[in-house]
Amino acid sequence: MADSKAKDFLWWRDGVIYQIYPRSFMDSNADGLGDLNGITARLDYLADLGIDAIWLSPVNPSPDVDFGYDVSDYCAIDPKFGTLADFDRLIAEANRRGIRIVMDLVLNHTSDQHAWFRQARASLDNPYHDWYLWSNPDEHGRPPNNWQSVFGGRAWQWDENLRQYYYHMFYKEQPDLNWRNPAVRAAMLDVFRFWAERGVQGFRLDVFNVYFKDALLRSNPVNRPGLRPFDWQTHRYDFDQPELIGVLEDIRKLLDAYPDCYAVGETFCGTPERTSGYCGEGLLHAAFNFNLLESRWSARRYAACLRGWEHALGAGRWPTQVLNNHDTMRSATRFGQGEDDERMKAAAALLLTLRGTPFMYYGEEIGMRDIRVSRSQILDPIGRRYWPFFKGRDGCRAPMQWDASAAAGISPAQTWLPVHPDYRERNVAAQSAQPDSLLNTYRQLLALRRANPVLVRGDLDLLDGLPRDVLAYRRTFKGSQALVLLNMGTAPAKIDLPAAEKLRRLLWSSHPHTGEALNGDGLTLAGNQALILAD
Ligand code: ISL
Repeated sequence: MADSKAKDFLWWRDGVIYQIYPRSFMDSNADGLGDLNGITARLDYLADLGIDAIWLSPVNPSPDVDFGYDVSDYCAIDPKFGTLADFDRLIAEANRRGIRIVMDLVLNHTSDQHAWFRQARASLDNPYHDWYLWSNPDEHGRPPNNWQSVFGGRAWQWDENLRQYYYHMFYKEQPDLNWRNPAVRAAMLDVFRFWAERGVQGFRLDVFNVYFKDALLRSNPVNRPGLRPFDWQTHRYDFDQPELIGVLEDIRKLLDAYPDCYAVGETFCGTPERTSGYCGEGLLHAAFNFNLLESRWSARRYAACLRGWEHALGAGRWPTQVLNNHDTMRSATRFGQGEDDERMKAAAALLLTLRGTPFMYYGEEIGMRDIRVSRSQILDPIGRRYWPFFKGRDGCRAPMQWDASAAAGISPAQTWLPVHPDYRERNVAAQSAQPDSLLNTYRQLLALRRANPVLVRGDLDLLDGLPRDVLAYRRTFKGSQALVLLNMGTAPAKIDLPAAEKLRRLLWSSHPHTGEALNGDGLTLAGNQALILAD
């Protein structure tokens, strides 16, 4: 670790990680579902874009109740995505282009079709029974406590055969593992080893802070307002338990045996403080904080989110920055304006110039919008359950829009989810040909990052005293400085920079003719304009 800290380029710290939802990226065998060979076929596109690593949403065998987040075998590839040989080839081809592979490990729960759970529910004395969380009913036949599933209903599912309840934080088809059982811990460390030996260099840990629940199974306090019973509770006992730290230490020790091997955790219901507590020396390299992704497009709000994240992490821990993922309405749908991409260019400038590892989500670079699904088209079970209040997560998981041919060039067959109807205009081929497209903006900004270490490694200071719609921050690294100014409003904003901030070199602007405006004392940012200056 001491070694890698001194490195000029450490991929997970200085690089950009691109998330692929495999069934929606590229189909190589004409079945309407994306697959590993499809991703391999598109590696040149990703290398040319300028990303450093691919995070693959799960590709392990899965009955797909939760589209891969219900794993039935951790050490195999689901045949719908290809074979282990295809996976090895993807790694080799990606590495040849300087791209690492980050695997998604869903270790809090398995599928109910996993061999371990089938054994576990076969009989009370089966050695696998204790691999999961079981409880006898109380004298009234009720579950042991008030814990709720985040996907709806009680978290305890009755098993008629064993006459016991088992626990599931997510769907009932996703039983939670018993991480207090040493055999489970050993099996999970073997999973890391299996993939690291094949050349995987990073792991994204799904809801890692749910691994442990209170050993005494105490009920959570019910004392909060909220939409669902899950939200009414203070989650004192069903996640974030102290035993987790020991497991994170074991994982880190194992990963440190492989060169530059990285783990980023998805903190479930995390605050910046709790999230940062799981990161750092001897623990996870990083973890997600979703405050920006959950915030509306507002300079004040963003500044508050960034301050909170920086404050919680301090100088020693490295942030992650996320505007999109497979669980959330896409940023272009959240705050894009019609088909106009101006605001998305400002968002790109933000994501790629903040301190921390940027995570991009496939299609973000062309401003893909969520698809609308009718009730009968919904595939995500939480969408079916909560319709029409919440329509599920299908909207952000639609096929990648490559070109204007049928099914947007992802597949000759009918795709698993519909392609967005705007694909004939909004696609990679069309945007590649337009010099000022969002895609070319991402390409420019990714190249700019690479050429300017201050944008990657620099400390970050948020600037005060600017118009309310302007978000501004200074990056400082080894004596060089950069200043990022983002007008998050639609009206022009006049800025009088203090003398110290008068950096005159224009590194990049989302709008043409900015150079001329920089000659005076102040400068006026157009609505949605992003500007990067340097000394
Ligand atoms: O998507 C959510 C609800 O709309 C979130 O609460 C989500 O469940 C949470 O962020 C955890 O997400 C992860 O684990 C889930 C899986 O469904 C998500 O896709 C995954 O990102 C269970 O494995």
